[in-house]
Amino acid sequence: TVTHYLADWRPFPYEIAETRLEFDLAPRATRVLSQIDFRRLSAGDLVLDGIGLDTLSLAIDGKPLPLDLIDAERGRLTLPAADLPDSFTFAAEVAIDPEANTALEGLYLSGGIFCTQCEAEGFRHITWYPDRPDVMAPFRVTINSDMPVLLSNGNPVSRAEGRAIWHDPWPKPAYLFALVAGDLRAVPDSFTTMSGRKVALNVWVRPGDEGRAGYAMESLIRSMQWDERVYGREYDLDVFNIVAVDDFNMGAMENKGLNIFNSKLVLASPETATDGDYERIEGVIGHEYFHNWTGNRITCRDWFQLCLKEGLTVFRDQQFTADMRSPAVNRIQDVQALRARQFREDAGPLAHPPRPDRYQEINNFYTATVYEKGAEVIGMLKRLVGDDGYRAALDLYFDRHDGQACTIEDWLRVFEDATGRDLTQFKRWYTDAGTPRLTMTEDWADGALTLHFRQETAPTPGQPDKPARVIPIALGLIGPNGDEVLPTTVLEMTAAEQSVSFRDTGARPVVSLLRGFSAPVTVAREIGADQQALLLTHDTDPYARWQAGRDLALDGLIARAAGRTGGEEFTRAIAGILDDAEADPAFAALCLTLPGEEEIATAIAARGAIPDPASIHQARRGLMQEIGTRHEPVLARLYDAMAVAGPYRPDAEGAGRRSLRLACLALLTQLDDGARAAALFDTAGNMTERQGALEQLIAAGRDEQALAAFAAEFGDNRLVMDKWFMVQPLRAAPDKALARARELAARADFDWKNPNRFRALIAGFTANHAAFHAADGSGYDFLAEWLMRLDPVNPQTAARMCSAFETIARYDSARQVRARAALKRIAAMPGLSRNTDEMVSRILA
Ligand code: HT7
Ligand code: ZN
Repeated sequence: TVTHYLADWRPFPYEIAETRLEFDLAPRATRVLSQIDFRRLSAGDLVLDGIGLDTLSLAIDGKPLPLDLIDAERGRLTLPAADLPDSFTFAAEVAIDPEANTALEGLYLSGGIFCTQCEAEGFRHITWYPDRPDVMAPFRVTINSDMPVLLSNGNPVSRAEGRAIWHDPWPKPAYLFALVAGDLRAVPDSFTTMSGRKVALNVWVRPGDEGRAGYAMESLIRSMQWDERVYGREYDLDVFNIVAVDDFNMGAMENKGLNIFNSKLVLASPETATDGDYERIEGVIGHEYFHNWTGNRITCRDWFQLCLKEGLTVFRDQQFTADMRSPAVNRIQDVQALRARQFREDAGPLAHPPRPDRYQEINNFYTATVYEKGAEVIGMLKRLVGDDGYRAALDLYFDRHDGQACTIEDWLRVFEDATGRDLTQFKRWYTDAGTPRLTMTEDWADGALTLHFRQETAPTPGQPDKPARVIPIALGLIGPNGDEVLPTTVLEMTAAEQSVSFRDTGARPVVSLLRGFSAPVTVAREIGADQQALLLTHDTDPYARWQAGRDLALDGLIARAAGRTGGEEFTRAIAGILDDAEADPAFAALCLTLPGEEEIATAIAARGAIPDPASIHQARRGLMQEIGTRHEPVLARLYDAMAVAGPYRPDAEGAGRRSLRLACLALLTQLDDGARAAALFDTAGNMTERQGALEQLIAAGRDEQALAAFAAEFGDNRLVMDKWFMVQPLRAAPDKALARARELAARADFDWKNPNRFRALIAGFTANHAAFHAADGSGYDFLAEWLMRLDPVNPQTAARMCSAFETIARYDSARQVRARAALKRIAAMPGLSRNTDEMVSRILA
């Protein structure tokens, strides 16, 4: 295996004036003709990438080249510099087999539709090319096929019987190339940009799905308006196409002018999609659209810089969602997701910086660290330079770097130049892995409150020493009567230890710390239950308020999991939230939903103890039962009051009411044995409540009828049946989940080669914490068995799912031995992909 290093990057010695491609599409043998106009920039051989190509001919300026220039083993074609003129046209004719392409990388078939996925290195599976993001070119593409719809990037040039020609004038790297051909139907609309350019918009779906594409189109239009209003960025082609396909390794892809989406992120109707699905559709449609500027017009110099486009685009999509919905609730949800996925990654064997400096397989680095931590780092930058500084820096970024392939250094330099700030120390957030732990202790003397902060970051793989980082600490002070005595103040911590004092605050106040989650750090502080309850009731910062409740609940759950009593303070303090719940139902739902079992395990491990999954499961259910019993009348009243009258609308207000209703249902189900859930399942007119009710019925072990009814109603809808496959192993009692998962895996409709279906069942199971971490190792064996089956078919998806094993070091030694044995079986599999091999080796290291 080859390791790629950031330090080894060298500029490509040629530039491309134009790339011309012609495709003769056929499922088993597609012919690809390429003509690439190269110009020499500096000395060096011309090295092209190509994998799995049946090369029929190669030529320079019409003169044939010998095929033995190809090194098939290394996927390279090397043309010695001495044989090349300063300007020349390279031509190749290759044949590829889209039908055999189960890895879904390059050109493949999804339900009879030809489609492509070229990020990160998929284009080399289509033809010979400098498949690196810093080589950009305008593309002209001819598609020969009798399929009714033929699409590629850019603007349409001509359409005739069996042929379409497309031209993309904006220079782009090969990873943004796309082609789609199939029997598709358009849901059309149009958008006039701020400078008056009329853009034709289409969402392309399979015949019959047109009625479920409207929300995606509305989301696209909102995204286009938002990027103009907030960032001053305008769309730059005559058409913008979105295509939904069923077989896709990730969520979606931002190909220039031709976004390709996993159909689960396009198709939605009230009967088939949940509020969460609608919110994700809006967010991902926005994300891919925003890439047009942050990713496409300005791209990455190399894949080590991936967070340049992904961190920034996640940050932009989070801003967009906050503007479309509730900033407070969305911030809390983003923090929850960051903790669940990124903190977990940062604390284990797969930890890496947002800008890694080495990789074996780049597809393994599309991670929560690159995406979500990359976004948090930008959030900190914005807080440090202020809103105006941020806008000035972004304007400069777009001005200075339009049309370029850039680095994190370029990105930081625009902030330095626009604001005059030195970001040398700040850069560590990009280069250092690990989540800093921020410890705060307090002194109260002579009416002054002194806060002492210490930061430390544990070693991560390959990075033993962690110098101090710049940490923006937003804090406020709340007096004992609940009044805010100090509004939000930002302390810039730059040293390993730093103190700050506050005077004239009256009686000793309580610190509302890390408001708005101002930095991606963990916090350790001495705080009593009374103080947490005070913050939960009175803090003016919604994140800090929610966090106070979270900490209070966690303290109780950890005590219960250790066999002690616990959770009384949380149960008492939650009364205030329930009284106020109707003012902001979505916020109340977040406060009322206890931390998940995985989160409890993380908190136990952070306190130096070994989590026991079965006790954690019992502890959580026990506390839910106590909360339900204590607050039954108000929960029952809220459950009824939160029913939304009239037709379903996927807006934040309705979604908030439904989320509170389902949070109440989860607690009430502990008392009524699923009676309310059964009634809701039978009567609800929307998927949010039906799925919510179904999950409760499964957890209560009363699911047989409901599951049968669900399958009878939705058996022919792949996306809805994915939910059916997911919720069963996820919500089943821990001692029943594996048997259930095995039963489901044996069904004929467990189409495991489809990534959505595979993930639904297998990731549904691994997310059932107590079942996956069963003491006998059966959960680990089940996952290993399926990863070994999937790896030869779809290495990208198999490799990503290895991360379920990344937390094993925190469990007892017997579990560790069993998990490692499962991983070693995977590692020993003959022909294991580079993707999975890298993941397993890093976890086992
Ligand atoms: N930029 C896109 C990444 C992506 C991807 C990466 C590897 C393999 C398959 C993939 N599909 C899409 C998605 C995004 O972040 O917008
Ligand atoms: Zn992205």
